[in-house]
Amino acid sequence: MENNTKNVQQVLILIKPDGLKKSLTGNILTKLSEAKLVIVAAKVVQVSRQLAEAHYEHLKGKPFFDELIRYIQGELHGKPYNRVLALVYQGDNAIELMRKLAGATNPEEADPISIRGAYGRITTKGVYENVIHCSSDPSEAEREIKLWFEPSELAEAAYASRKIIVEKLEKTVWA
Ligand code: 3AN
Repeated sequence: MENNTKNVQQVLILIKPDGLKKSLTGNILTKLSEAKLVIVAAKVVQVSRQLAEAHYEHLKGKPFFDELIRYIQGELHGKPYNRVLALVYQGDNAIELMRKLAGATNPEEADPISIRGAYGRITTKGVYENVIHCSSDPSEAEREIKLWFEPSELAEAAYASRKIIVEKLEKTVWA
């Protein structure tokens, strides 16, 4: 008998500044569509140092940490590529499917037909420019999605949220 138990997950994908500069966005989204997941959120983000450090908090203390922060903030690729495209995909086994399409962290060890294998490189300074980020497991996915997105930015909610009253909120509106 077929096992119909679904394991619906959300996963954070970032197309990093090198992916944007090399004009790989379309190729990457096409490759990711092989997983047959749905996009539940997408936005362009100029990454603050605070967000970069929070995102990579598990790598604090590594010799490549500072370069990694500069990389994700777009400082290695300059304007107008000092940003990332952040997406949330949802579907059955989303994390494993997307990690497989992304390929191994080290682009030289990644499957050559994975995204990192095909498009990533290691710079002469030793920075892994591996084009995309993909959450590694369900608890990291939850932590990362909550870091990068607000509940209202997701077309489908996977995590509990609550309403608060915000007073004196400064907001930019169209002039
Ligand atoms: P992944 O992104 O595959 O989950 P992590 O979380 O271990 O892997 O690493 C986050 C990022 O840090 C990688 N995507 C890569 O850009 C960088 N990185 C990881 N390991 C190294 C390393 N040994 N040398 C240089 N950069 C690294």
